[in-house]
Amino acid sequence: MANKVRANKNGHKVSSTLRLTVAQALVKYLQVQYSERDGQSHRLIAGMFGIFGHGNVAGLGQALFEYGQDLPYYQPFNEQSMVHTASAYARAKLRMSTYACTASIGPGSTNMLTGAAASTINRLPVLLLPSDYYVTRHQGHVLQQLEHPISADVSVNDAFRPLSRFFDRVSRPEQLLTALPEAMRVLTDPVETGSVTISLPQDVQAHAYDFPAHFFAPHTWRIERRQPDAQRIQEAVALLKEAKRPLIIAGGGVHYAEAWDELQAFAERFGIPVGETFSGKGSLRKESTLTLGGLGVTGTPAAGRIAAEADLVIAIGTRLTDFTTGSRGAFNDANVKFIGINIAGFDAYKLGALPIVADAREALRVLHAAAEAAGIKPSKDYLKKVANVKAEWDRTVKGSIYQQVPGEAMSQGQVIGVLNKQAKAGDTVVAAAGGPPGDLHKLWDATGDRKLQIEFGFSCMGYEIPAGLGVRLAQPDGEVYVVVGDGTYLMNPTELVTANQEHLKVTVVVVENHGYQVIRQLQMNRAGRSFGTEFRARDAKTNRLEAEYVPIDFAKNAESMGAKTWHVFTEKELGKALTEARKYQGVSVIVAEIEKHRYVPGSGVFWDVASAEVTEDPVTQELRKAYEEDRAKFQRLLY
Ligand SMILES: Cc1ncc(C[n+]2csc(CCOP(=O)(O)OP(=O)(O)O)c2C)c(N)n1
Ligand SMILES: [Mg+2]
Repeated sequence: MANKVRANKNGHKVSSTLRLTVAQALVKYLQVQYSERDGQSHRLIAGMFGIFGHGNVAGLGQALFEYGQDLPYYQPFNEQSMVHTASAYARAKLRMSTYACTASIGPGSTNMLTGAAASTINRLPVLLLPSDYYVTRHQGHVLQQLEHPISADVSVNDAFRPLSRFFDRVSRPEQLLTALPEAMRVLTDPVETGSVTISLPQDVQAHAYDFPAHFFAPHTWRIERRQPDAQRIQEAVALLKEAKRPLIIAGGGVHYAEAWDELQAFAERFGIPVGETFSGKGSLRKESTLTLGGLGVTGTPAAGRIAAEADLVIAIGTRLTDFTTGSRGAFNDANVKFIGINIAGFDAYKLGALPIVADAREALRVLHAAAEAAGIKPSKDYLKKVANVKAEWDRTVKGSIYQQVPGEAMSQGQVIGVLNKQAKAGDTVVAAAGGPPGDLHKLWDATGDRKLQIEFGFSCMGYEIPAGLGVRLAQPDGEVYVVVGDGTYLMNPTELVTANQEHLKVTVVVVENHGYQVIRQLQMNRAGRSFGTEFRARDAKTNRLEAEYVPIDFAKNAESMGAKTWHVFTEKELGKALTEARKYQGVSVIVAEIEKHRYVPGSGVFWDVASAEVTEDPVTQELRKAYEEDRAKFQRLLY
C-alpha cells in the first residue's frame, strides 16, 4: 500500500491517497464506521460473515486476510443463515450495529435473497455484498452466469433490488466513494433501514485505485430522534379526551426507540391497557395489570376482547400486519379511531390513523405531558374490566394450558410453561416459524427482562438457529434459547457448526411433533383434510403420504454437529435438561417430544385465510360457509 501525497503545479499538497483494491478499501472503510444515539457509540459493522467461491476469494477473501484484523471474519454454512445471524444481531443491538455478508457469484449470492427479504421486511439493517460477473467481459460467459438473451447487463443479483432498501453495483473502483456512504446512511436511518446490497463484480473487487486517504477516517452516523409535530399532539389529546376504552398496541418500534419506561409511565398514568405485537413483546417491562400480553390472531383472548371493544387504538411502532389487526377484523367498535405513532409516515397513516410521525420515545414524552395538561384521567370502571379480563386469561393458562392431559405427551404450551419457569432476567428466546412463535406470543412472560426475539415479519423457517447465534454475539450474558419446530430444524440446522466453531453458548429446543403441525391445524380449519403436512411415508394404496410417521433422530443429527443433546418426553425431564444446559458452556440441543395435535387455545381473533369457494367436498363446503360468516362478522374495511 503506497501512501501518496500529490502536489499540484503550484507545489501545494492536494490530497494523500491510498492505493488499494476495491475489496481492501471496503474492508478498511467498514472498520471505521460508527453509529451513535443519545451519546452512545457503537461499531456499525461488527464483522463480516462469508462463504468464499471464485467470485470473492481473490477479492474480499484476500482483503480480509490482509486488512481485516479489525473486522473479524465468521464462517457460516449457508449464505441464507449468515444474513439471519446479522439481522438477529442487529435486532438485539437495537439496530445500532450489524454485520456484513459476502457471498460468491451466482448461487452463493442468490442464497442470500431470502435473508435479504427477511431483513428488509423486519426493518433490520444488514450489509450484503453479493459477488457479480466480470465487468470487463474479456472472459466471455463465466461459470454460474445467467445469460439473459435480451438484457446483457442483467445478473442474478438484480433479484436483490426489490428486496433491498438500497442497491448499487460497483463496476468501477471510484464508485465506492459514493456507494459506501449512501449504504451507511440507509443502514442507520430508522425509516429506511433494511437490507443494503452492494453488488461487487469479481474482477472489480481486485482492481486497484488511489483512494483519498480521508475516505478511511473514522465516521460516525448519528441516529436522530425525530420530534412530534405539536399540532398532531393536540389532535391526539382531543381523541384521548373522548376515549372511553383506549388501547395501546406496542410494536417493535418501542424497543428500537428504547421507549419502555415512557410507555409504562404513559399507560399507567392514563389507564390504558397494552397489547404487544410479535416484535413488540416485552415492551412493558414491569408486570402491570395493564399488560394484556400478545395481541392479535395469536395473542391472548384477553387482548382480543379488549381490542374488539376499544374505541381508540394507539398503535406505536407497529406495521399493523394482518396478525395484529386480525385481517382488519380485530376492532369491532363502530366508531373506533386510531392514532399511529411511528417514525415512518408509511406506517403512521395506516388504518386511517391520526399520524404522529416521530420517534416513539419522544412522541410518548410529549403526548404524556400534553395529556396531563389536558387533565386526562384513567377510568376506574375500564381498569376494573381490563383487570378482570386479564385475570380470567391467567386462570386459563394456569388451570388448563399448563396441565398435563392424561394419556398424552406433553403439549407445546407445557414446554413454554417450563421455559417460562426456568428463564431468568437477561435470557432471550428466539422463534420465527411454525407453532412456536404464536404460542410464545401468547404465553411467554416477557416481564422482568426475559427477552423475546420473534421474527414474524417474514416468519422464515430456518431463521431460528442462525438468529440464536446473532443474539449470542450481541449479548454475552444470559441464556439464548432457540425454540424451533422439527420441520424447521430439518430445513436449516447447520449453523450449529458455526456455533461450535465460535464457542457460542446456545440452547436449541427442538419441538418434535412429526409434522408441519401448525399448518395442519390451519388446513383442518379451512380445508378439513390432512394432506402433505405430516412427516409420513407413502401409502401404497392411496399413493399419498399418509402411512406411518418416518423416524428421524434429531438428537443424533445435532450430536453429529458437536452439540450436547437430550431427548425428553415430560415436563420434569425438560426442566432437568434445561438446568443442565444452563450449566453447559457449549451448544445444547434438547429434543422435546410433544402431542402432535394438541394446540394452545386460540385468541378468538379472525384471520383471513379463505377456504375453497367451490368444492365437491362437503367437509370443505361447511368450512367455507363458516369462513364467509366469520368474514362478514369481523372484517370491516378501514382506510
Ligand atoms: C421458508 C418457509 N417455508 C414455508 C413456510 C410456511 N410454514 C409456516 S409454518 C410451517 C411448518 C413448520 O413446521 P415445524 O417447524 O415442524 O413447526 P410446527 O408447525 O410443527 O409447530 C410452514 C411450512 C415458512 N414459514 N417458511
Ligand atoms: Mg413440527
